Amino acid sequence: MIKTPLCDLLGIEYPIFQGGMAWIADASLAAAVSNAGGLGIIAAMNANAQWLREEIAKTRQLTDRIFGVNIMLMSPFADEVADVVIEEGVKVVVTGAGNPGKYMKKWLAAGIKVIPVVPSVAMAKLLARSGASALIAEGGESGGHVGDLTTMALVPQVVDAVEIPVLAAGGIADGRQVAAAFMLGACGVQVGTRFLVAKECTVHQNYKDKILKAHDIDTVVTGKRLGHPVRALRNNFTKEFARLEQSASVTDEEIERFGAGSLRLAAREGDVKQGSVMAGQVASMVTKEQPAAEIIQEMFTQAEEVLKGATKWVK
Ligand code: TUI
Repeated sequence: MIKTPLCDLLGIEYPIFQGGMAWIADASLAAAVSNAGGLGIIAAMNANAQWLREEIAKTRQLTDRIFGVNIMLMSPFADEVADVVIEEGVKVVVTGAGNPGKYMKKWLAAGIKVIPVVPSVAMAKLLARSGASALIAEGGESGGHVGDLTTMALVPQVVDAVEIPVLAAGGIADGRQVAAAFMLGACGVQVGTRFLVAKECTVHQNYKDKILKAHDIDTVVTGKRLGHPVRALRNNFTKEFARLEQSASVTDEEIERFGAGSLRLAAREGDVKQGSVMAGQVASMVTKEQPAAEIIQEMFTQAEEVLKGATKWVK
């Protein structure tokens, strides 16, 4: 059994969070992960207060266990969903794609455990001082909106900079990578890409099939010019996006317009050619659809074996 301070902090069995994947992480996936002993997370993404309230209610029908809500800070609805989590008595909030500073006071006053994603040591120190319960150090191997540093470089630097628990994210799909995260000083992991193909994940089947067929070098990062780089599987959409980005005669507004709605198009409509199929660099390691519980058990059984054998080169 692997038990870390993160398990005690949240009352969970396995120190694993399911990534709050926009347009994908709904009540079905979050409840399955929580029921399996991890922390399931609903993605508030670009949805409004009404959608989030309904999803929280559905999750509560499917599980009695603790779950979280991911608030994507670039969302136009961030202010309203920041209040919904308080009104609905959500216990854990994970934030992404920005600095949650302006909401910290009211979330802490409501007894919410705030666990921000950080891409740098500076942001880690700032948010630890502001009262975060733990941090997620996310490397650029991950899918979606990415920072510059890799997981291998970022996690130990964040661990050294703060006194609160640190989870590793980005590039984690099997037990070897979970074990490696612990070696870097993390006491938990956040996993997105592998949960895309969970049986309980409601993302379009075309999206799942594209993940299952991916190779190691199939992801690309676009969007650097706009200041929000995004990792996704290479397709017509990323090729056209890259072409627009490189063209001096195309304005930033035109590129933003081209990208708008692209994740929804792939995740909900199943258009994996013209839509954005966000995925991490571990996509090629994801080879079969499985129940979320099986994914978690497989990862932690393997991590335990790897950690038990970790001294094999020590003479
Ligand atoms: O947020 C994510 N991943 C995401 S959000 C998303 S939705 C989206 N769609 C289109 C364009 C952009 C986003 C898809 N994937 N991961 C967490 C994460 N947060 N990664 C990096 C960061 C981050 C970056 C900067 C956190 C804080 C930060 O602070 C900068 C500042 O100074 O405010």
